[in-house]
Amino acid sequence: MDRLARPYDLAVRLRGGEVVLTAWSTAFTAPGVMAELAAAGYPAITFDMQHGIHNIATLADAIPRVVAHGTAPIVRVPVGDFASASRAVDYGATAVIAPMIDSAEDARRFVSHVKYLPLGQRSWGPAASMRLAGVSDPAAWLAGANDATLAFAMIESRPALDALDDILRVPGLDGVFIGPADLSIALTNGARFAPSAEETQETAARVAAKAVAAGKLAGAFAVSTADAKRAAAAGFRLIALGVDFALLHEAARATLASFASDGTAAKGGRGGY
Ligand code: 3PY
Ligand code: MG
Repeated sequence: MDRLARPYDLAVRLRGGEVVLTAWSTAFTAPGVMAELAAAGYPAITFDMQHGIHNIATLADAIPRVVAHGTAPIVRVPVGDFASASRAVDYGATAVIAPMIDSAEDARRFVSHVKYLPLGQRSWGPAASMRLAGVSDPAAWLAGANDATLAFAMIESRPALDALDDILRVPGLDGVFIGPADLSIALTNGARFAPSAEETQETAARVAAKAVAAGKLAGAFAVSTADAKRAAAAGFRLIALGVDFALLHEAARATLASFASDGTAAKGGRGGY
């Protein structure tokens, strides 16, 4: 398969060292909401099926809308739901993030649903993704899909940290992805939610260093711009920054505050409302 056009070149860009920010879509199913995030310039949007509202039908509606803006669709599946990982890539996800991967065996099972033989046992059914990626030759798709479709295992528990070296050796696993909230809860044995705490961030940076040394990609969720910048400096390349409902909430508050403070509504629309 020739190099795929944006946004299906996400794997090439990340492997080339580019930092790619992804918005996190969790509270809204309306494809127009995702299209707005894409139009605002997010290079990727992650649809959350673990804690968010998404299901396969909402993905199938929204993914073409964001792809039309050149934005890469990524899906986080529910815990242990690797069948949804297969369906997500069939509907056009460029990458899948699997939460709570605690062992090499978990990682192998996850990979087996995202990659075709010989790396996995993904079953054939990519009509929607081929259409979105602009590939019409099934042979070309089969030859290139394993490289172009990324599998990220979330590292966010004690067992995952203990098994990290083994997880990083799993063939076909493209990268690891830090969940700093769960990681902080794990590191404090349930005592604290502290995604930005020094211990959490340092542990995350050590995971990134190991991933990079093993030739894998590192990704992370960031709860602030400061954490996102720190992640980029630590070698993370796929960085989640900005959750849909929070982006809307913060823009609404800023707009109201701007009117209250100086009489100027900063975000009254783009002139085309
Ligand atoms: C975490 O921080 O635990 C996550 O899973 C981010 O969504
Ligand atoms: Mg988590």
